[in-house]
Amino acid sequence: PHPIHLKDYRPPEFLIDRVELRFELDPECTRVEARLALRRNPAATRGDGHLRLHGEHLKLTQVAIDGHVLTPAEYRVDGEGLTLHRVPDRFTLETWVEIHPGLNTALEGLYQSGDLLCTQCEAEGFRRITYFLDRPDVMARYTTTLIADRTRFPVLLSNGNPVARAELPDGRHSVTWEDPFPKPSYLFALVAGDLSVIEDGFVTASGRNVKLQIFVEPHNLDKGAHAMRSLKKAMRWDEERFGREYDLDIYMIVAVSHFNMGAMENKGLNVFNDKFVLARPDTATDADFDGIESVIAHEYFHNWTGNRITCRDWFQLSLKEGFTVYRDQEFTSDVGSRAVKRIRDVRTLRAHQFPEDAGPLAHPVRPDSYIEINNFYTTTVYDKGAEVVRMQAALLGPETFRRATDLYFERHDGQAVTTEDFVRCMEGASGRDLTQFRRWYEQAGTPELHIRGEYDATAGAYTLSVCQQTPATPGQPIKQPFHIPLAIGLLGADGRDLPVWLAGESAPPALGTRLLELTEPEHRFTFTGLSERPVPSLLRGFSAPVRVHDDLSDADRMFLMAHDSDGFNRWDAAQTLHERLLLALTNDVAHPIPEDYIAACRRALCDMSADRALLAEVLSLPSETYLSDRMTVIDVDGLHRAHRQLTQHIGERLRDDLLAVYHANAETGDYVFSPEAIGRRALKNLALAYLMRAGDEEGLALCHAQLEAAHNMTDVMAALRLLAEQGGAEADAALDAFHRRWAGESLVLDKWFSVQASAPRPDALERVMALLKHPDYSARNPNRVRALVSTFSNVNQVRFHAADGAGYHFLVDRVLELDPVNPLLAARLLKPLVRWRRFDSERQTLMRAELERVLGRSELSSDVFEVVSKALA
Ligand code: B3K
Ligand code: ZN
Repeated sequence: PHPIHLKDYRPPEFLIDRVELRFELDPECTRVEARLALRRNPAATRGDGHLRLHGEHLKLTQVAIDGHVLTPAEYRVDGEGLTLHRVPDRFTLETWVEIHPGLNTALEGLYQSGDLLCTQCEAEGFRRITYFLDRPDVMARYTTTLIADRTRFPVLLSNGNPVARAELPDGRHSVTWEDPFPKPSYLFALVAGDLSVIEDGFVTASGRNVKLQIFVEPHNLDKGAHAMRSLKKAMRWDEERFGREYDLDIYMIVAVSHFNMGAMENKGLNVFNDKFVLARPDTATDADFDGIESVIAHEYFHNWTGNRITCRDWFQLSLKEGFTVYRDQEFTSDVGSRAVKRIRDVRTLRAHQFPEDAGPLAHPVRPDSYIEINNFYTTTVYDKGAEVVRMQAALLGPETFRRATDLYFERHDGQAVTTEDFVRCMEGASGRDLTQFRRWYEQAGTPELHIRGEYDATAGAYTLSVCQQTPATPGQPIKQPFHIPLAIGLLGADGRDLPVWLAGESAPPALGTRLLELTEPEHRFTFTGLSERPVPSLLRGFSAPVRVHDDLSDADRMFLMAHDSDGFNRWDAAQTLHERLLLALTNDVAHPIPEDYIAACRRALCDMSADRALLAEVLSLPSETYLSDRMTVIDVDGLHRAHRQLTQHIGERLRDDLLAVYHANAETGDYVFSPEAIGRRALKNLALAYLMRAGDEEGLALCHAQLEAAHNMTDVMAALRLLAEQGGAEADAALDAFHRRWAGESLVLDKWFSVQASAPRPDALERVMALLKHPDYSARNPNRVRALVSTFSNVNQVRFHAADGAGYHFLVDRVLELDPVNPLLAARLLKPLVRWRRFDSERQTLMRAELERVLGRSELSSDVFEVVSKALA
């Protein structure tokens, strides 16, 4: 496999204006007839006169140019596509191919999910459907006719509007769809099957009626209401916040059970992993409800950021993904709690993106090269990409940023563009020079800030010195300084914000947060008018994706935890306290757990005025996986022991308060999906977790009672998880009962698998291996594979990294088994082994040997090859 480089980008030699597709659908053998109107691209340089079309796994039966069937001498077919030897400047190309959706286990192109047929074309799946210029800068208008058996496939969907229907002889029928908007091939979709529909409507700001349809398999008809509510909320929000209105007369979402990713934003016809559509209070947790709301919103927002304005090439992926993640994050913040949303996003960023940025797969938000584009749907492109948009929004301020996005939508509607075009709009609307800022797209690695404060009592001045430095990443040994927005506050002894008044300014600014801008390797900022030493609140709201090393004391952090007006930083101060203590305990089991730390936890726990969801975040210890990223050499067992030790200590010391909080937040009555109710459940279940992990008898009784009585999946799963962690006959009985109760509910069974895979019991791996043989396990369903295999290897750190290497061996067996079946999924499973250099030398040897076992295999997919070869490089 060869790398593809951004610097080699060339505009397409030919453009395709119109596409007419005709599918005779059948799982065994589907016939696809394509008629393409091609013309030479005036903006491209002339090549060798041959026209190459992408195509993979296609059986070509006939090809014609302007109605003349070609002889085999006039074209060539190989594993990558179809080459036409001589073509006119403008012509119609017709191809006839056969494909086999029933055998398509990679779930890219046209494939079978249960009894449905559906497509996944991003990034390069369309070439598995027909010969095409399968690249995002070729945008065409599509007409699609679907023909299938009327009984097996009563519903036939594609992009746009239905324009014709017909009953055909021999029990078949057909529907023709027309999509008026030019689109790249990756946004093409079709779905066929026996589906039920939930229908609703939306009137846009300008008064147009849009029909909303969510298609599900008939037995799931009672699980679509939340998705529909979320869709309408997202549509309204995008009008209000970004001035974006929906453009077609129908918006369709289809839930399918076999899907490699979360969902796909195909024009007018989103295809979703059913996990992000289906929910009923008794089958889905609060986290599932939240996930549905944000993924529905995310895919909807793509209609403008991705579909109307798309990417010129796949190096620009963050143009649509980073911006759309930013938009969905803002949506969730606006409809719920901004601080809580920020905390969760930063947790994800620190737990996944920071390690990626520090490891062998580190790459810039706009990568320079790739072997397999499927490997670049990463947390860097998505989540760091969103941070990069967020920083531009912060530098511009809300009004200017809105003008800048308006300009972007106006200037580039209907085009395939680059991240550079996006930044130019930011500059155009603001008049700012973002030359240096562009490094965020070009340089990989997480910048480190070292910040020191110094108070001069006689001058009433406080000086912050800030240095930035970014570690080397593969292929980028030297880093230039970044343009970093650093939001700070200064707190007085009473806990209130002081003016952040820079020396030299004539008058103090308004109280509260101030945005400083770092551009040099070193800065000194002096603040005046301070009659006391302030406590600095640094990087408020996590204003940039950086690691901060400061000189605050634990007392300062407890003070911030109690008083900071920035909710995010209250949490962050608490996290740092937890983290420092956990790392100290990892190194020394006898390290004292300070009384004032316990007191600070108690104060937080009993702070009834605060948002409960925020309190639950403040009192949640950082995960073992996150903490491991904070150690130079990861001490897997030490971290696990320290985590248990501190959890147990808090559970014992705060026992009575935890019980009180549990009872105060227990609710009876119907499930409500509101930030308030979710916060109560989170805090209650956190209290229960501390009590259970401290071995509290009353906690155990409450846990059993909760499992029995709960009428919502959030409380059921919280209790089941804690019991499964304890193990023993009672846990097994509870797990059995759960399995019986939910037989046939696939998404709930995923939870049953994952709760066992994540329990850090000594026999976890044996159990996971036994579950591989369970009749409900299937390597063909990505959700099931993730529930069992990914959960074990990513969440159950202490068992996956067992010193004998059995966890590694298990994972690589799964990867090798899956690679021929579903390479995209196989490559993702490998991720936990990529960090092998972070572990002790014994584990390094074991992990490396397993990676080499993969590399030694002949016939690896490009997906897996790229990950393993880079991991070992
Ligand atoms: N754009 C899709 C991801 C497609 C992944 C292709 N391997 C989902 C999303 O980000 O909205
Ligand atoms: Zn997306």
